[in-house]
Amino acid sequence: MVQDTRPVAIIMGSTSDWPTMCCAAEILDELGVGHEDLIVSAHRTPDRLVDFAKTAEAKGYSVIIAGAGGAAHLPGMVASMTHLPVLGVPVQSKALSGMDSLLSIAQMPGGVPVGTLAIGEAGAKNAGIMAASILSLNDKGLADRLKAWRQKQTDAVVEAPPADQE
Ligand code: RP5
Repeated sequence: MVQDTRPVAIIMGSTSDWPTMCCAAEILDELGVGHEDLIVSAHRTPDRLVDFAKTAEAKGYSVIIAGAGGAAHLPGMVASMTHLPVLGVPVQSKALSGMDSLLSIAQMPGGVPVGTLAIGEAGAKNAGIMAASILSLNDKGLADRLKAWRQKQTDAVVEAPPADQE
């Protein structure tokens, strides 16, 4: 489904985050939600970060998904410069398996929220679903697609494991 509008921005600290963050892009594609995918590094491209965060509303984004690993200050820094909802995805790091990313993103001081998802691909996928859920509050067509997607997921759960795998 080709989208005219791109209400979701998926940003990430490095191209090395894309194999994780593409899980957010894939589910948004499946749900028919347009998105822009951008590399914005808090420490390597700080000016790009400020420009992105300060112009996000004017550019028409409604939800921002921000993924980063290690000392993952990207989601919090973006949240500090926009009132738009920011969903943070802790990317699994090599050194600490993503615990560093998780705590960096989740432990925001009161007043500047980042909605933090699980570490890695599950978190990215859920960030995409959560973004669609937020947008569906004002989009009945999307709400219907989201409900249908959830029902399909439910219907796919079998009642017992296959007998040949005992
Ligand atoms: C973070 O450092 C990025 O979000 C990435 O998860 C991690 C490693 O980045 P690269 O060294 O692979 O560019 O900024």
